[in-house]
Amino acid sequence: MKVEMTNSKEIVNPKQDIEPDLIDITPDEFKKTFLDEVTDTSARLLGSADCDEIYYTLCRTVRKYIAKRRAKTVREIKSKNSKLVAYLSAEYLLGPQLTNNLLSTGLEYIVRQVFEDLDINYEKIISEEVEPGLGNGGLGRLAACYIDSLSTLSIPAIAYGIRYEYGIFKQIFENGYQVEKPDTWLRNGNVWEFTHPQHDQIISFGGRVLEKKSTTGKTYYSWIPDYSVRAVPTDYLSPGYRTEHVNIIRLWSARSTNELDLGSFNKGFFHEASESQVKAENITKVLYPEDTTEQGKELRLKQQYFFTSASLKDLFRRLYGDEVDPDLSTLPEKVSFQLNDTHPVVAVPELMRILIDVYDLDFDKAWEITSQCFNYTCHTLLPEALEVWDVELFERLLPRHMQLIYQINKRFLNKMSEATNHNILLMADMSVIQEAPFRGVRMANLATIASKKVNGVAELHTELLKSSVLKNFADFFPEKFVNVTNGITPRRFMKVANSSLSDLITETIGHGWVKDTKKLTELKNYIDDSSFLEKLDQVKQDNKLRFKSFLHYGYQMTYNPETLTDVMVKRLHEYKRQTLKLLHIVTIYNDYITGNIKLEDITPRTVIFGAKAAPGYSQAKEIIKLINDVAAKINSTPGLNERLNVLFVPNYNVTASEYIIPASDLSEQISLAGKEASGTGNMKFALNGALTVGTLDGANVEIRNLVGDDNFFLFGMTEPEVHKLSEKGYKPYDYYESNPKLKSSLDLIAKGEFSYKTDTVFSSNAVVLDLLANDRFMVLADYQAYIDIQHRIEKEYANKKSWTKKTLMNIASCGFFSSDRAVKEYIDKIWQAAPIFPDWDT
Ligand code: 26V
Repeated sequence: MKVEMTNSKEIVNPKQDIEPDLIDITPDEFKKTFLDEVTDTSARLLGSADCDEIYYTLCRTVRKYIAKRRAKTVREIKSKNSKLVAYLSAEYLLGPQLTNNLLSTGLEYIVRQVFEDLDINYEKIISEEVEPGLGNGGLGRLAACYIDSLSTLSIPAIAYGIRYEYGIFKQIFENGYQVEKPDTWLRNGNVWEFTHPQHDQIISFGGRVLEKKSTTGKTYYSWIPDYSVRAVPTDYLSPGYRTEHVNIIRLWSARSTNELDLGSFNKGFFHEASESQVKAENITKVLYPEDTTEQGKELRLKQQYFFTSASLKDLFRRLYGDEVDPDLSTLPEKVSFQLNDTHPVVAVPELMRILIDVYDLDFDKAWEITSQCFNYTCHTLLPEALEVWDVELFERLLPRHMQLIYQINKRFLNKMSEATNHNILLMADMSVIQEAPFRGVRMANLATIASKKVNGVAELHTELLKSSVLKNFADFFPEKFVNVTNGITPRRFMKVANSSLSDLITETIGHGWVKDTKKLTELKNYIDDSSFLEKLDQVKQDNKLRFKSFLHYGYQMTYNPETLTDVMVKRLHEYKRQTLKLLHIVTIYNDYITGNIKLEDITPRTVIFGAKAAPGYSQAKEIIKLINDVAAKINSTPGLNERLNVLFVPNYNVTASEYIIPASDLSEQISLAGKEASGTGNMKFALNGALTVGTLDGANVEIRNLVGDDNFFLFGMTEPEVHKLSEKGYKPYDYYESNPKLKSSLDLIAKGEFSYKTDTVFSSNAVVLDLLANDRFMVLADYQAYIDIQHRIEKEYANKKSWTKKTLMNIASCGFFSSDRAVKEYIDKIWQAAPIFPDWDT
């Protein structure tokens, strides 16, 4: 691919005067470094370099500046002996690195200028990047936002995780069905990586435990593992925004401890010769989809132990080096481990094992230290999402850890027995070990028992955790439970994704808001300023045009930017209720074909879907097929298709979100109340000026409180109402019978109206049948309220000026949802860490 040349025009840097860059470099200096790098890395001159070579070279050049800052940060951390936050997460959805790094370093405008000068198309080079998709959804993206904030706030932190060779699958549609293609993000290498083979760790599995007695009569245990693998770390640098501080995301890859078996190879046994390499490397081969219940269980537990053990050992290396007899009682002052959901919880028995078996501490002392170091974030309320490992599997893979878990549990239950006057039911509920339906290790219970603090991710979520999932723990240990409402980084989701809006905000209230989003409230002063409101409209229109060309060039999809852009992008889960949105669309279609509504009375609207379904989640895949079928029918219905379009954007990921969110008018957050722990998409939309239509679920509750009732479209049952209805016995069929519009919409689907082109009546039925027979997430009960609120939305959208004011109120009121605020809460309530560059607050 050759670089497209742009017309040379004069460079204007609108931000130069208003937003001081930290970087101390002139465009000419940067240009020289860049041109040298072109030749260094590709042995070519610029004129004959391809787009991907230019992309690569630009990244190499930018990397240099970040690497320098990292070196400085390391020196600072060492000299100050600062407390470290170790974030343990099996998932990170980092998104494209180049744009974010250009922003953080302040190099963006210099690069734009240099590229203009060299006739290189900046946008085209930027779009070369393949994002590392090392996560499923919200949980992984949250981890990435928190690292950005930790760096921006100059808090020493390491984010530990897994360098999956294949990240989240690439989604394509064939005949409307989701087809998963491997994500080959590493095919051309990755220019942002720093691999440190010298810091490898050996991780063991299997085997047995020997009980021994020392000469003093003390019993100790010795784990004789079956086999070991090598964990090799690769670092990604996370530069803070306009600060010298750079943290790392350290991702582990599995390698064999054995070299190639040359003997077998020479005999022609090529497969056998590399067997141990293949076996080891399988551990970090793929990211598991979040709903995997059966397949790959063993490998998944291996992944969890592999990365947490490597991370703990890495920390001991950093903190104690070769010290023979370090004072481990100060460990909780040196590090706080944050467990991102239950995936890294096996770190708890691993730390116990290290303290007891390696450093010879007694159990009580080891527990005292361990239980001061860990904190646990719970990200769900769905019981089926809480991890429980088969005892037999655990024992086989990690026999010493299983022993330690029994011991931890026994001491805990002894205490509880005393405290509850031997209340068996209560103890059975709180035990780490479940007996039925199979003997299992409940990771959430282990995490809760071991952690100093346990947090939910939105106010409602924390309250529900305390009153349901972890009720007994909360009753006995109320001081353990805290809430930290999620947040998102304004750097990626405003500055990078929505530069037009960011420029307008900076022009209006100065640049301070990027690090202090409370300042966004100053925008409320412009609520009656027509010229500002017009500019805000123009920003939305510009973003819609940008989205239009993203859809056109990326997917050959046609989008009319003059329409109400109604967006539902998130993982496909029944509890999120994509089917409710679908029923709304089918209702409009039905009204149109039956003549119930005239074409001119339909508000021009484009509904955008984006959603991946876990490969093993068949019901979710049926819903995807149905969305695609409905979209095909609507988009090809003459007349209607001038007013209503449905676009299902394949492969929704961070890259796509940066185009979709800024172009949206309406943000769909319509989960059944009490099921969505928080949501973070909801915050991204509101901060980019979309209005929310939502239930009182997760962080929607807090968004509504902040933006005000008038600026939020609330509908549906509350959590207590949902609770009451299920106690009473929910009968979806009654809603179908008693609501003619709902009935005819469901009937239309069931009779195959949308089985466009292909014979997919069965798919349509599968969705309808489930709604009529089960409807676990009460779609039918909330249907009428949803249709009603959509009518109100259409009325409100017709009043352009008032809609723009609501947009402004959303942007101005949602500064609270910056991940900087969330991270500061973690610091105050949980980690007690301190910044190392004291200028962090300015
Ligand atoms: C896992 C599973 C596995 C079994 C089948 C059902 C199911 C449903 C959901 C999950 C994911 C649980 C963890 C998770 O990703 N939680 C998300 O975390 C976000 C960040 O805190 C939060 O905004 C989302 O509301 C929450 O769903």
